[in-house]
Amino acid sequence: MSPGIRKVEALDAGHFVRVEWEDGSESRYPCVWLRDNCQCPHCFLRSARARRLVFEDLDVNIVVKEVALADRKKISITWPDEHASEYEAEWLKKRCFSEEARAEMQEDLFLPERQYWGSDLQLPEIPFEEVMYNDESMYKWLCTLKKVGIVLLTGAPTRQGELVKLGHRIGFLRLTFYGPTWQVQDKADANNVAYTTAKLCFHTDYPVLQHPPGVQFLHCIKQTAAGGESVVVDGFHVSNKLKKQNPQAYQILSSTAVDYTDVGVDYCDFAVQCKQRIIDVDSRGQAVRINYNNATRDTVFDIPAEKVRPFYAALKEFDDLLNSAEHKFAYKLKPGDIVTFDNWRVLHGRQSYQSGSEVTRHLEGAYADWDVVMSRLRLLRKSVLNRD
Ligand code: OGA
Ligand code: NM2
Ligand code: ZN
Ligand code: ZN
Repeated sequence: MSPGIRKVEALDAGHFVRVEWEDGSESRYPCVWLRDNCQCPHCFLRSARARRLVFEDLDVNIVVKEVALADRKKISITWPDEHASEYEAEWLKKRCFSEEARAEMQEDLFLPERQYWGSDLQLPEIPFEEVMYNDESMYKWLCTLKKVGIVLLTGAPTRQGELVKLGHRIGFLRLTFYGPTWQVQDKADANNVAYTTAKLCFHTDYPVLQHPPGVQFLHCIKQTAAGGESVVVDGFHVSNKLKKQNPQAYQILSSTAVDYTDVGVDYCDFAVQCKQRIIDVDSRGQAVRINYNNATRDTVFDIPAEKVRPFYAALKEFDDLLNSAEHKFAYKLKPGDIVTFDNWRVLHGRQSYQSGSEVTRHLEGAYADWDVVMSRLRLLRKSVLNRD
């Protein structure tokens, strides 16, 4: 419950409204923002929770004509053209422009909390059945996936099609050129290195796409006796380490655009090209997405020749850190396991295994976008914790 309002007044020649709360704190709202966000039916479409007001009709220099306390839970504003707006205390409190209030709101919306890990990872596990039939378990799964970056779902039926069901539970899966779901097994004339028995060194999937899939699912249907073990590493944790240990290498990897290529036929024919920085950073230099697959890194490399060797040296530093014993975590999928992980953060790999005339190892894979997963997570938080 937010506190009531003690006092409201216009400031700065009507360009700001100051709200004094009953707990003694205050908030200041720019009037252009207040007018823009009028909640009346003329300005706001309740059924869509969206703005009806068109930007051309907004006077960006607007000032209030009159502001009053309607009751301690509401303020009312009259604008120079006599349009009237009302704003509820709770609505205003949540949208306070103070740094602390904004940080709190952003945390609520994006759940940025992260737990970094290395070889000490305690791989979180939840039974597949629970996630499928219990909303609290589903909420716990997605929260942990966001925070830790990896969760193992156990005891799923060992047949194809379970990931499609999991996708329906979230919303929908991400379709790519490899199909709605895809079969990781040794294939003749493989159109991807994943579809051989070879070792896969640490990679993120699909950096060749402009918007790489945020979440990956790998459902173990059949596991080979020898080899085929999995390995994962926390790419954000390792990026932080690299930044400290070798700022020069970090600078190169977070600024050099690397060419990726993927050409072939699967769900349909494709010729995909993209430029990605291996460590993608936000405006504060914090890693937000790793884009690294050595197999699809193009032979074409669009940088000046003299920058090539420094780039390789930087990538070597990063790759060595990824592979250091203190950072990587190894495990072996069992039939019925579904590993779910943040494909923007966690790099994964597998050991090689014996090829033969029969298929000895079979994983079904699928992708989801973080937009869809976060959407489900917000809805579950609301229903499970009974809040908004
Ligand atoms: C992949 C992949 C892992 C495995 O298909 O991209 O990383 O264990 N597979 O086969
Ligand atoms: N598969 C597993 O970047 C990649 O090529 C990742 C994608 C073939 C769907 C592999
Ligand atoms: Zn209005
Ligand atoms: Zn992969």
